[in-house]
Amino acid sequence: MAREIIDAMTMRRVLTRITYEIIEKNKGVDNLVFVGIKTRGIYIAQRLATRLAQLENIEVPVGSLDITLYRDDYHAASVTADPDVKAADIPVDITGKHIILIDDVLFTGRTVRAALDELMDLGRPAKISLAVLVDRGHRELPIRPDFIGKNIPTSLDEQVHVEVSEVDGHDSVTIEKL
Ligand code: 3GP
Ligand code: 5GP
Ligand code: MG
Repeated sequence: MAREIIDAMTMRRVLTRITYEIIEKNKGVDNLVFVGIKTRGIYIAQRLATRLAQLENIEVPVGSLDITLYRDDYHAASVTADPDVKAADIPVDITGKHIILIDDVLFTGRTVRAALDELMDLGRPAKISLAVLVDRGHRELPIRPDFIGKNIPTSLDEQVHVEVSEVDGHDSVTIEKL
């Protein structure tokens, strides 16, 4: 049975707060690039960019990463099996930029580790920060988010479902015991 942790209005407020925190911590927003990790991280990144445009009248470039090729359990043999995997789609040169890496759920940290690797292959950012909608704990690497929507302590047999209107028709975060 799934339990709702974040409803649509709360998600809106949480993303607005994170946007303010980004503005506040960054002392200006000129140098920012938002990069969402597929799939739902991309929609969160776009929403933060929309909010930033509303609040500060600034257009931040939004890009996306697919970390499939950079996973630590990935084996090169499957490259040929899936030639369509596109690693990154970032509309600007990231060298010298402050990247905000964005994902829906942070769990072990392995996805973020892979995303950092991928970003470093693309250029030399001045700084990389991490924003997540949900931090569910259980890190396996020394990775910690700079901006957190909600900390949701979970057990390993629970699953967090993030739904966004762009894909799922509505916004919500629920937690379910498997
Ligand atoms: P997303 O790509 O839209 O973020 O990992 C593939 C999808 O499965 C992800 O969707 C993620 O949200 C969802 N998912 C749900 N629970 C888990 C989990 O425990 N581990 C992983 N890797 N993905 C999960
Ligand atoms: P990692 O374990 O590498 O931190 O997370 C792996 C990927 O799966 C990330 O993109 C993360 O957003 C997603 N993920 C991990 N655990 C969950 C979960 O419980 N729910 C959802 N929705 N996504 C998850
Ligand atoms: Mg995700």
